[in-house]
Amino acid sequence: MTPTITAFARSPDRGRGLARDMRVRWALEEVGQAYDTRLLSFDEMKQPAHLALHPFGQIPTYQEGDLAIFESGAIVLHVAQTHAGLLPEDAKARARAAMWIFAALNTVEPPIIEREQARYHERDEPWHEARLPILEKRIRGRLEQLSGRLSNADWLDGTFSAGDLLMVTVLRRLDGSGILETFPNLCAYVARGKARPAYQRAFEAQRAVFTASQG
Ligand code: GTB
Repeated sequence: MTPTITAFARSPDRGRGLARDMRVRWALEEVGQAYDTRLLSFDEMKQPAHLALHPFGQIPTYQEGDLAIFESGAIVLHVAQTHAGLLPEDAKARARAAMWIFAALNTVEPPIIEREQARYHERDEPWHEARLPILEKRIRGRLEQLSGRLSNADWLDGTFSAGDLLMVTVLRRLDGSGILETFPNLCAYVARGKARPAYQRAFEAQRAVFTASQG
């Protein structure tokens, strides 16, 4: 059965692939699973029909037959568990891939989001300029640790996995910040992720939505 995901009808990122439907699209492309996309306006995301699917009124969601789930990490994990290609067969390697999924979402992404939120919502606060370097220092600390662990490897634990997919999308949220650029091995890691044909197909699919929305 072809799954249906939801995405922004008009993404505020203007087709840069930074919204979280991108990671779900990428996972589906990696495993060769076709999917349909239902586009939602901000208003529709807050209506009862969508809230029944996603209690927080957000994208992405994933529906497949009578299964309906939200949270991009849970969706990517589901796709990885039900198709070959995103999780290793070996039980221990699989556990480590799950560890990197959680590390991307629970450890690396939060300080990045904190900075994003500060830039969007706290810009006019008198303490904003003083707080920003504190938030950036926190991100740099995490990246330093991640960079040390990745070292000169291609992927976080041997072969490419759902953990890498999520980590690359998380690091991409730093685009334009100048922060990632001080970690050459992380830049190369993100570039390797973006060079994957499945990433490129996913990116083009989300960009086509933006292009169409421009009339
Ligand atoms: N933890 C959830 C998940 O991983 O699925 C978070 C989902 C989430 O934050 N969804 C956002 C959303 O629906 C879109 S991705 N927001 C609308 C709302 O909450 O009302 C976040 C996002 C939005 C925009 C950009 N951008 O413009 O660059 C980047 C990321």
